[in-house]
Amino acid sequence: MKTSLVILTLFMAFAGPVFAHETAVGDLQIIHANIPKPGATARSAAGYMVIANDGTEADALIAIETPAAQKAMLHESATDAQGVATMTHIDRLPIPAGDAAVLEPGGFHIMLMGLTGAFTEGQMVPATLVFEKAGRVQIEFMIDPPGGADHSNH
Ligand SMILES: [Cu+2]
Repeated sequence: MKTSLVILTLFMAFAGPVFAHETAVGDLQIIHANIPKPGATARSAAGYMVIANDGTEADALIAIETPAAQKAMLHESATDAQGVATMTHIDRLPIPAGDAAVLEPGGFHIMLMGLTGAFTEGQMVPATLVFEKAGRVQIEFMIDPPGGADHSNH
């Protein structure tokens, strides 16, 4: 067996969607940033992650940049008393000291609008998170299997 094939096989073994990944910077840990694979014709997608803050000072996520979309913004999903789901744009996501901000379906998420290409499961998509204190942090979103909130038509 050629060496390149062995390396490729090892890479495939670790690149599966169940493999969680994380990025640490200072007191912040960004855990398993992921985008559930959107439908083939979707123009937008949602990104999720957990941002843990082990420090004694609060921080906040204020912007996201990625070449995978024309625009990336912070959204908060909510369901009102009538059961109507809404999505609100927020400017700033607080990351409390000694706590974590959770971005998950039905709650906070990163909205990628105007996708610049198709995603494949297991693919890693580069992005930059901008924090008030920690500054710019490079991360990668993993493209997970389809699921979670349906964002295909907004
Ligand atoms: Cu959204």
